[in-house]
Amino acid sequence: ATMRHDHQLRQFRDSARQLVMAKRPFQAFSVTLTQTPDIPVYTCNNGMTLPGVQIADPGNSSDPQVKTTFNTTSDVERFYRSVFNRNSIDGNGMTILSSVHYGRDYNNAFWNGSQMAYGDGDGQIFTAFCDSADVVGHELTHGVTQYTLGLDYENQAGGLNESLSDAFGSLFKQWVKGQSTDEADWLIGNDILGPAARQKYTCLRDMADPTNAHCMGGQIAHFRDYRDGMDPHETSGIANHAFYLIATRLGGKSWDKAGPIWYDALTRNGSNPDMTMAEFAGATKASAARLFPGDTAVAKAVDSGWADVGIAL
Ligand code: ASN
Ligand code: ZN
Repeated sequence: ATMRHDHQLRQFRDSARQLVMAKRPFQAFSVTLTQTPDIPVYTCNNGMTLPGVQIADPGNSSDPQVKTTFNTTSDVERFYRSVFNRNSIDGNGMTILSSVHYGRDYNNAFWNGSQMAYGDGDGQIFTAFCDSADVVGHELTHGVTQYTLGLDYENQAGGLNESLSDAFGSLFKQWVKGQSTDEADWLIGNDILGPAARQKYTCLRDMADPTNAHCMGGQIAHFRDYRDGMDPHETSGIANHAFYLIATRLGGKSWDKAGPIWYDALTRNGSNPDMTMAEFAGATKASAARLFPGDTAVAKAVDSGWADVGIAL
């Protein structure tokens, strides 16, 4: 039985190697069985047709937006793989395609259900969206959410959807910078505000203080203020603040405890498009108990964090 098994394993490896070599004929000497996903970058050349034109060797491009998008997307892929053992956006090694220079003076970035698109910004309100690690992490996490909980983009599920993107976007930024919870800025979009926006604002959103007037996106931070029909970017403040409270009460690095709890709740509960905030909170409580059994400090932090935003467990 062992011999047959070895034989099959060898055959599997041989065919995997052949497959890899067929796909990457010029990389025959750097082949490994744990292949990382392809990360192609395209340019829309300021048009709105996706994906646009592919750029060869994006990591060495003379276009700073192409290069940054390739590098930061590669970092997000590495973050999900090394911290959460996730193989790309879909968990199955899917190619992560990005298009830069989307539209003219376009003041946004988005995951369209199958790829990323980044605007240049108009240079006044926003600068290039690919220049923000938390924004890149935010947008790619919309893809992860699509393949896991599959949350809608309205009402409570919409707020959760947005908040998961902010939480993992901030986690990613903290991981890249090696920051502990007390060193992190907990801001989203603080490094892509243009000069006009900077006169009044410091960020798009602040997980530490969602209702703060220095945020461009006005948010709520407590469930008593929640109403159906609100913008998901507004209601996300509730779960954003819960994540901030829980992570900072646990201290250390967010990706050691709070991150794995959130990731477990996101990925181990099947698809639940209209999940409520209380349901997600309950999922994080169950995940905390599963990942840190008997750890009363963790259980207390999770319970108190959600309670402080008006969601009792
Ligand atoms: N950048 C925005 C976001 O990901 C795009 C949108 O409104 N969906 O939230
Ligand atoms: Zn979003």
